[in-house]
Order: sequence, then C-alpha cells, then structure tokens
Amino acid sequence: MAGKSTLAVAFFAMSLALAVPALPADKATTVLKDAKGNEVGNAELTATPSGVLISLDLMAVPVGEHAFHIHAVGKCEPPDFKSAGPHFSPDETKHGLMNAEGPHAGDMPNLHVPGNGKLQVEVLSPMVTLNEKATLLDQDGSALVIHAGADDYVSDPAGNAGDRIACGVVTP
Ligand SMILES: [Cu+2]
Ligand SMILES: [Zn+2]
Repeated sequence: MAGKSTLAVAFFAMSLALAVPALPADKATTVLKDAKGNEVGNAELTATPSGVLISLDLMAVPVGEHAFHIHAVGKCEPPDFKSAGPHFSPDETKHGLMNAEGPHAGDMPNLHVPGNGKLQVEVLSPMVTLNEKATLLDQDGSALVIHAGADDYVSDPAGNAGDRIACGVVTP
C-alpha cells in the first residue's frame, strides 16, 4: 500500500515538473560578464503589469556613467559582444529616450557606478515584457549590455556610448 501511494506522489511530482515549461515566464535572470569572461554582476528580471523590473547587482564595473540597454539577441561573445546585435526594438523606432522618433524598447537610463565598482539598482523597463508582446524571451532571446561610456539619449542607433564592456544573456 505504501508503494502505491509513493507511486502516486511520484506521478504527481512528474506531472508538475512537465507542466512547468508550458507556463509563461514571469521571472528571468542573467549573469553579466566582461570582455575577459569575468563575472561583473547579475540581474533578476520580474514581469509586472508596468513592464519588466530589472534588479541589478553590479560588483566590478569601472567607475563612472555607463549606458545600459537591452540588446536584441541573447548571445554574448567576448570581447566585443557585437553578437548581442542592436538594441531591442520590435517596433523599429529610433534610439534615444530624448529622441522624438524614439526610443527603442530596450533603451534605459544611464548607470552611475561609484568608485568601488559596486552598484545595486532597480530599473523599470516599461516597453518590454517576459511573456506578452515585445517579450525579451523571443526566439533569439535578448541580452543586457553595459557600455564604456554614457548614452547621450539622442544619437541613433546606440547613443554614442562606446564599446560594450559587459554582457549577459536573459535566461528564463
Ligand atoms: Cu547597448
Ligand atoms: Zn537604443
């Protein structure tokens, strides 16, 4: 009898495990690495009715102001991270939070990293989702990218922000 109930529990657990991938994602994560492959931070992404909330925890990023974007392809090949493609922009708008023809859905405010290289910040990205229209988990995925310089918020296509210094694939 004990054997039978154990079997039933096992089947129940199995059906739960099988059901999980079919559910729409409401969370995603990423680990950001620099051009040398060193881990410099991580982020947790949470779907909300207002967009995707990105909780970013940086441990080792150069001091200063850095552009921070969601790029269109979930592929981070060092050292230049060009593999991550252009900014995530399903509506094919132009770049820049201050551009009348923008912004890209993946545009976000600059990060200001203090002298110790550590920064914890929450950023709301209101034009993207994890499981609806403009999902970051589309067929080719997406990536979070940090640049060497600041985003000027107007220059198309990338805010004149310089090299890509860190990249992390958004993973369900
Ligand atoms: Cu970028
Ligand atoms: Zn952009």
